[in-house]
Amino acid sequence: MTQDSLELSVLVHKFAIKGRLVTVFPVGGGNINDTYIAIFRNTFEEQQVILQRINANVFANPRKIMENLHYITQHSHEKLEREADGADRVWQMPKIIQTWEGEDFYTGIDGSCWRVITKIPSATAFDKPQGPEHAGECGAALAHFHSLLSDLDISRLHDPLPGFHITPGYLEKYDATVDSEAGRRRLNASMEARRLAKIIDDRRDFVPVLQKAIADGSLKKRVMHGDPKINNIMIDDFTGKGTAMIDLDTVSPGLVQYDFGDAVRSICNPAGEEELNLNRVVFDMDLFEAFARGYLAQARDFLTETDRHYLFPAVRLITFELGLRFFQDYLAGSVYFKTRSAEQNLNRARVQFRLCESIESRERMIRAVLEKHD
Ligand code: GN1
Ligand code: MG
Repeated sequence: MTQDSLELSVLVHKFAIKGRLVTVFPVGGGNINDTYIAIFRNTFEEQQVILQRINANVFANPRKIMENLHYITQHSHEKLEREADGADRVWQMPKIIQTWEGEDFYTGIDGSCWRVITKIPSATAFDKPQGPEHAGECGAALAHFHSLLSDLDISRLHDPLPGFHITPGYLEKYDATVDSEAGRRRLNASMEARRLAKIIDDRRDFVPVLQKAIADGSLKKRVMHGDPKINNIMIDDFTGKGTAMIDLDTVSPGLVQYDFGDAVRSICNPAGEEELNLNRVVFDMDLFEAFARGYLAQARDFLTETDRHYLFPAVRLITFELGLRFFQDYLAGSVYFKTRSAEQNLNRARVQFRLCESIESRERMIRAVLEKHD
């Protein structure tokens, strides 16, 4: 065993899992937390669990994250079991595995926060869309998640990341970065960076669209997932159906429109978030139609007319917002999103902005699909 896996095996043994640890290895391409799978076995069965270190640079208070997770999963497990007989499939939701002392997480000697949750069995989360059927199942899974948590008491949820999808806040942060010496230097160092700055400047008026709708009472806050991108939606390996939403750290009071937008921007871009050739980045209408059909078939019950009106602006805005977040982080020296190269956040921003332009040029078609599946 290497030094790292030795430390991981010591950590995972703090949690109440029976059997012998066979292996523990890193997984997933998450941009925030560190994630590992640990496999335990005994004579006749095996248990696979997810071990994660919560990124304290992003989530200032891991205790609050775990309190939210406790509340969300408990509510969901009870409700899913009550509704299981009438459901068209087995919907799943990860469960917290506590430490031997009965705590929801373990604090390492360096202060880092570790948790273990169950792994959804026989299911896969894809980084790229596999076709319209997959997109449709992602839509169904997100709508089911929204309705599952619709009766959660939002006053009991902590806000894990204040300002998380408040786009005007990201614009202010971007402006401050551009005003800083290092930010200005990175901006002026490349023509491509200056081209992206222009894309942002051309859309400043549009940035507050959803905040305005909240302020004037058109939209109301409900429970949102916060990060329902394609690889947080688990698909059953045997039936091909959506079976679970994972990565629940950003569940908080917000707009379901943010979720719709975030899921759509990641599912309807077959090239994925890391594509280097911008010509391959296009908003795919077939995938969108399938996703929208899957989502709206279930969401019909809880979406008002006004809610539906804001779905298009949300798709455009969340795509723009992620481009802005990647670009601001690039200019700030990549301190938020994990990167493997200095240019990675710049490339990620280019992809989102190109996708945003592609969405804008398809506005009429996108709105027509949304009306069709009303
Ligand atoms: C981050 O860690 P990960 O990959 O699940 C980010 C999301 C972005 C996403 C883009 C807490 O999610 O908001 O949409 O990267 N999560 C946080 O890949 O900032
Ligand atoms: Mg996440």
